[in-house]
Amino acid sequence: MFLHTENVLKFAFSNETNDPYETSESLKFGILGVPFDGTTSYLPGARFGPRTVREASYNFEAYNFQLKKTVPTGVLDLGDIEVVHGNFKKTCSKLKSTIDDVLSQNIIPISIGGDHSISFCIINAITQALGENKLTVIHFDAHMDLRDEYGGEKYSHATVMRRILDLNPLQLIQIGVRSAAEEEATLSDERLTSFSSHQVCEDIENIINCLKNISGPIYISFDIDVLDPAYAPSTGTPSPCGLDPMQIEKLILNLESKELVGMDLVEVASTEIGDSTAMNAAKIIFDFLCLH
Ligand SMILES: [Mn+2]
Repeated sequence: MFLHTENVLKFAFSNETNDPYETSESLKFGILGVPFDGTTSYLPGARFGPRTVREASYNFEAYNFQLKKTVPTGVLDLGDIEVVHGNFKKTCSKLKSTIDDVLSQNIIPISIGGDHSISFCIINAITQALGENKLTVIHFDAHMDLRDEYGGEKYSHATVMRRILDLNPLQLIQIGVRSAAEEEATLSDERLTSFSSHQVCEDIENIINCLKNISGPIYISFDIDVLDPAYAPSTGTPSPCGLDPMQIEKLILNLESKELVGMDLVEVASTEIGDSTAMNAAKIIFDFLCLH
């Protein structure tokens, strides 16, 4: 071991080891890359998300200035799933069984996509572990992702939240929406609450109150396109009139001390070092790590 070297393929401030038995920390997080973008419909490149978000993580301090906390020491970078490009079913099966293992070792999964289709596989594993009707999913996204099918496909980044509703969560709270098909915008489901990006701008306190009232386990699915393309241009389906990083920070930091059982951060299609999209994504993961 050389003193002044670091492995830049691992998330910053993660442990030297990725073996949970080699760390004595009681609170463990597992960073997992899922470089699958087989259901992307517009701009490709989300397969580069794990690599560019990890690279961007080296730009940050371990100390969280707003929360006055340091990144916990039990962060393991578990590496990337061996995806099968072009085959969602096979990729999903590998991802779900990996998440099953991660959960069985009491590790909180933090997955970096990849396109949004992968969230289904992760939430499927979490729902099986918790039981139906328990999990609150907070979904940050420009899009509702509630179509029943897209291009004839049931499993897609455009249908992922509809499939997650099929898993019977306690509730699904969407934040930042500004784009939907009529089928999605008019979908009536008592478990579903959708806040538009305009509602975030006009009355963010109302949404913060909604988040504060959540009890029980929470999973956060974060599509980077919830940010305005000014802040996150390198993404599969950018959509104008989005949120800014201050609004995102404010919403996320209000989840401090909640029962957060996992998160994913998807649709980062950066290909360059220093890209603002990957930078904003890494910041959200750091904030999540300090919420506990
Ligand atoms: Mn989206």
